[in-house]
Amino acid sequence: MIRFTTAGESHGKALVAILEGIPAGLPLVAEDVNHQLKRRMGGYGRGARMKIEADTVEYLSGVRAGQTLGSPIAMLIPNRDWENWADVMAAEPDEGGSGGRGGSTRRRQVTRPRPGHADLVGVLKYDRPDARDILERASARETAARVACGAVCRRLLAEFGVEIGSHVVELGPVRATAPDPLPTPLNDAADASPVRCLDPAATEAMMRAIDAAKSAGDTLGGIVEVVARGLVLGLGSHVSWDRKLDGRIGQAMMSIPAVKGVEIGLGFEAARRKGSEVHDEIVRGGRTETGGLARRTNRAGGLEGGMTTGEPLVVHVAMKPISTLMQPLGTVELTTGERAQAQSERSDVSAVPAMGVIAEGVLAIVLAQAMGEKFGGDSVGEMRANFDAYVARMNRRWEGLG
Ligand code: EPS
Repeated sequence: MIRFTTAGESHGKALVAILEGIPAGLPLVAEDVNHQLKRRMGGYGRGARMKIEADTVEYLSGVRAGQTLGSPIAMLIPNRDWENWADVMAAEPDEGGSGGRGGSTRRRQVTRPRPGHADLVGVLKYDRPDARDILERASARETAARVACGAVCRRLLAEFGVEIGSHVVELGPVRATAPDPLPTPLNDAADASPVRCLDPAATEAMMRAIDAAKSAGDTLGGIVEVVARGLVLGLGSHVSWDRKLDGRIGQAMMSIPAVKGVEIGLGFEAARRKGSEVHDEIVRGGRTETGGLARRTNRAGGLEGGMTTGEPLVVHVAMKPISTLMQPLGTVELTTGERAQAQSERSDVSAVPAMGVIAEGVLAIVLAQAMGEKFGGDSVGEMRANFDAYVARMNRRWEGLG
């Protein structure tokens, strides 16, 4: 079973991830993770923090001589900014006592919660005097650790011919048109755009929209399309709610900070069309991994009955605008109960391009979990043998037929 957990505060010493269940014998180097961490840091509209950090991973366990051992893979991503925040974030108690209900006297307290962030509900629910105790963990910086886990899962999927990419289809008011078919590899084309968009005119318009939002002290959300190609038919299952792959993808995507909506294939548009304009006709042909069958269209986005069809898996993920506004909205000062303007912290104008990279990593984790469930194996070789046997068995169905 592939599972993971992350730890770390945005301005703490480091982010930590532990990923368990990756089979032994997977070639893995730091660059496999570092490449994805670097992609996550990019994108037009990011704030000053990304100029401070240079996210890289150190494997603390689970990897030896460039291969996985099958044991938990512990990964460390240091926060360079920590040295500027050591006094704010130190674990040791303050001299003269601190941490009581009255709170510490450390600098950079947040007592004017930002609408849209975890600040307000967090301080009330966790009974903290300072919203920094909440926002440091709620920060989207945590996604670096998730991207690290996703990068290892992506490396496993690549052994089975799976490629995952994404591109931005909407940012603020700008909608892009994407080429059909999408370029291969998708990320080489998308990463060439400062906003990870495949439409050059829309790229320009998105950058201008970000500039305008920045001047106005505002922020912008958007939508990315995430695509996984080369999948085998039959990951996930129809038999129980918690094994349906669409449900698991939805949960995983919705857990990314600021994500407010997920669609698979046509998504909401399917509800507006007739059945004959939604479902994908079945024909002979296609890859052996799809059982020698293919679809004339892929409006289902590669999933039927909670299982992969082997057609490209297509997911749209919608992100709200970041909640830290340089022209802040109204709030309540928690120390006095009086009306106030929300606190402004250094932040991003838009992180939609980065969210695409995060969504790729999250999808890689869910797909690697489903591969592990279907094909098992303590080593990559054992997993490969199980995979090959399944594909061969599926294709024997046609032996002796026309
Ligand atoms: C982020 C790091 C953060 C923010 C952003 C994501 O750095 P800092 O708070 O030091 O500027 O840039 O976090 C948020 C937008 C948020 O709301 O928490 C990162 O590494 O992705």
